[in-house]
Amino acid sequence: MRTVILGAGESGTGAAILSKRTGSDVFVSDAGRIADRYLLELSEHGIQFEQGGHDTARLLEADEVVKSPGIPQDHPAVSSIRAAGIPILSDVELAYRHRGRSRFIGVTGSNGKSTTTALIHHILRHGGLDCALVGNIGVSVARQVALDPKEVYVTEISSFQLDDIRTFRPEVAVLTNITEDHLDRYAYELVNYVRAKFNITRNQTPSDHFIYCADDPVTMSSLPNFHIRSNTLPYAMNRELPRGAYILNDRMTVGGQDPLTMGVQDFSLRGRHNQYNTMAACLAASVMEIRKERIREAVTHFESLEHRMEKVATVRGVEFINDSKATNVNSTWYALESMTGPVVLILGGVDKGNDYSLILELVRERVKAIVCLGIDNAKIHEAFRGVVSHMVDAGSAEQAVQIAFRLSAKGDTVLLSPACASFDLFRNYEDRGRRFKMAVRDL
Ligand code: UMA
Ligand code: ADP
Repeated sequence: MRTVILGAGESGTGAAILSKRTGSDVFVSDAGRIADRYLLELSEHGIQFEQGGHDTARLLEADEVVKSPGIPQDHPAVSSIRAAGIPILSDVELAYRHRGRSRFIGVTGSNGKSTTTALIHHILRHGGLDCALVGNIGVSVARQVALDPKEVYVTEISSFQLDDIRTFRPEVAVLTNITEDHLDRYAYELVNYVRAKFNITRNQTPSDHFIYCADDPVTMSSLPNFHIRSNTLPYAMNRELPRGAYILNDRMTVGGQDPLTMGVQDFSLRGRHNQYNTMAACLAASVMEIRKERIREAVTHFESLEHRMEKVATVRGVEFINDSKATNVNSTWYALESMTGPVVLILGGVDKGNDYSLILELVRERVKAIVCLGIDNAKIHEAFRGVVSHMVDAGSAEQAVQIAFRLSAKGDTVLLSPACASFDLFRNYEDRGRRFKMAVRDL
């Protein structure tokens, strides 16, 4: 089997190692410069590669191609491969194929994937299962399968990874919600993006489980369009459900007979969005037969992830929160919704087709100033002109923090929740978040 891997980042390198280990003749092709740590891994495993461009003729010698999720479907090399009839798969499909007797839990959605995935992993480990936290959260699932196999892979999966699955069938699938995101990769049609998300259920059978949010309008309106064969487990807020999970009067109930119950004040994660994530994670843990007491303990002691509503510091009465992972308008909505006092909001970056009207009301109510942190801030100025009295542009995280601090008073919160991708000024959202934190510490 000749396997070509397109892209030599985290997912491509992992896929290359797994393909090589499972007997394929592997060739890796990267259009850019391959990072040193991945070059080292490729050479350690004796894997052939090219960088600085794709040699299309060589790609077309493949029996199959594993495409990195960041490479768009309309990339010329991808189009040539498809035109030649060569199958294209994602790293998740490849990892699934070589899973042996291990089990997969797959988590997708527009927002809350990483938090929910990490919480499920935390609960399962606390419950004594041998499991790994992998996928879009930053660790290649294929590398994990190749080098350190586990009984259970708790996998965060992006729509890009779901685009190219064939047989992938998670025993437990979680869909947190669907809101507009990444539409630039889906011909600006929400329906295409929805289809990619629902791919997580495509191969499921009645012995599998599908956990979804019954309060999410797009999920609910799309559900009838898909033939779901697995056991459906909805979760919702402020109403009782006969199955699945719900929160009513600040108390969570999970499961029908002999349910797990717990007060939301005992959740370690704050905010309404995290109550949803916690319900999803508890449902997944309960179908994995983790004991109730273990689930309760784990939910109480979970620590939130870096860059997600992360408290950085309080400087002269001003609290700084790093929510750099909020790369779309919906996640910024939830961040603002959980604010109690006045907010100085740091917003901006690469706009993926944002509709700012969704946060207009919350901004009007809670935001006293906006600091725009992007190269092109015109759309933000247009959306919020007349809504907030102060709008200032910043060219770096340091400048943004200094301006925000100057505009704030004791009791205010400076919130970095940009609603945009970071690639104009930063390497990625982690880089943006870390620079923000460093700048706060330098105040
Ligand atoms: N490249 C090419 N040809 C191209 C374009 C890129 O060869 O035309 C090369 C680049 O030079 C680079 C490599 O491809 O060397 C990068 O591939 P990639 O962009 O797919 O990134 P990876 O490092 O493989 O990371 C990917 C996910 N990235 C994306 O989907 C953009 C990571 O999610 C994921 O953690 C990792 O696989 C392991 O599964 C990151 C992400 O931003 C966190 N995800 C998006 C999100 O969460 O919103 C979807
Ligand atoms: P993802 O991995 O899907 O990007 P994260 O768990 O990293 O999601 O959270 C990203 C941001 O989205 C957080 O900073 C938070 O503001 C927001 N968020 C988290 N969970 C939810 C949810 N269930 N619904 C809406 N927004 C959420």
